[in-house]
Amino acid sequence: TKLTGRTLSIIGVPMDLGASRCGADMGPTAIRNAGLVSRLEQVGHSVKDEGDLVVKRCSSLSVPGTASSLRHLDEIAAVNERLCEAVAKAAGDGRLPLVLGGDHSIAIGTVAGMSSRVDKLGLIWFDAHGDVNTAETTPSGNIHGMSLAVALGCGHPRLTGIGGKTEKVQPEHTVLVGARSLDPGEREFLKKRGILVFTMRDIERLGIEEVMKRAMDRAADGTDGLHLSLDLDGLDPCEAPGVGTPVPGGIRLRESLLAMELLADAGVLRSAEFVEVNPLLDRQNRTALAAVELIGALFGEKIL
Ligand code: NNH
Ligand code: MN
Ligand code: MN
Ligand code: MN
Repeated sequence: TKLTGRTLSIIGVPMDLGASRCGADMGPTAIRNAGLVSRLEQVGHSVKDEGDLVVKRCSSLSVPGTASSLRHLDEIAAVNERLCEAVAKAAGDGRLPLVLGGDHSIAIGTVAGMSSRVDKLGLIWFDAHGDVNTAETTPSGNIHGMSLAVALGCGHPRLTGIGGKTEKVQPEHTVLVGARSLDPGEREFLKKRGILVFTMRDIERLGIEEVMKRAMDRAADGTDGLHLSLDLDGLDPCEAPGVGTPVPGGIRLRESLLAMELLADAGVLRSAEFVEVNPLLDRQNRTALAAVELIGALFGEKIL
């Protein structure tokens, strides 16, 4: 899969029902406004912008989140069913799906759609968080904190049942990069399944280049390519402040750009999503601009 001259399908998912704070539903608009399409065209890709999926407005974002409740389950399941179909259609027609969020619950649909087209899918989950909570462990009831668990086949059947098989990716082909805020139940989940996790400590000690090499070894070796699920809160909040759950001490923009370039060079990418951009919490559209820089690098933009 060479990354120049590809046809990309951009699919926006203006949803914030999976998060506790309002505003990630405006992410796709902010990322497009930061110049996404022209950047991709300059690199030589042809871009089919499929627009945004329709997501029901919900006035009750304040539905209380309690342990074991899943906030907005019905609507999130419905949106992800449609996203799964749109992603599967794009990939089936030979286009590379680029999904714009929206909160991270949309990874449920993206991964489901890709796994219906790719026999063995690898997964790199770039995030400050683990997103491997279930109804039993969630501290918030927010589904964006559960989407990786769902991709691995664990969670509410309404969510794991989306798209053919229950287990969309295997734990041995799944890698977390940037982790620095894991809930107790998530630590247990990750250890039990032997999922490779690169914490900020690992990135600091090994350097992002070595981390990405090892991550790609796991996610791309013995698979038919990989999906990148990039939560902008994986970056340091000083460079990406427009996210709902910022955690200090994150990956710097320049390191993230190198990570994207290494992925581009490896030629193993099958699909990507950029999530959790929240324009209401952003400053000068910085986080959306960072997303566009990252996407440019991921799709082969070269400085020289
Ligand atoms: N772990 C917390 C939860 O499950 C926070 C999740 N927030 C995220 N995940 N932004 O990436 O509620
Ligand atoms: Mn809202
Ligand atoms: Mn996330
Ligand atoms: Mn996160």
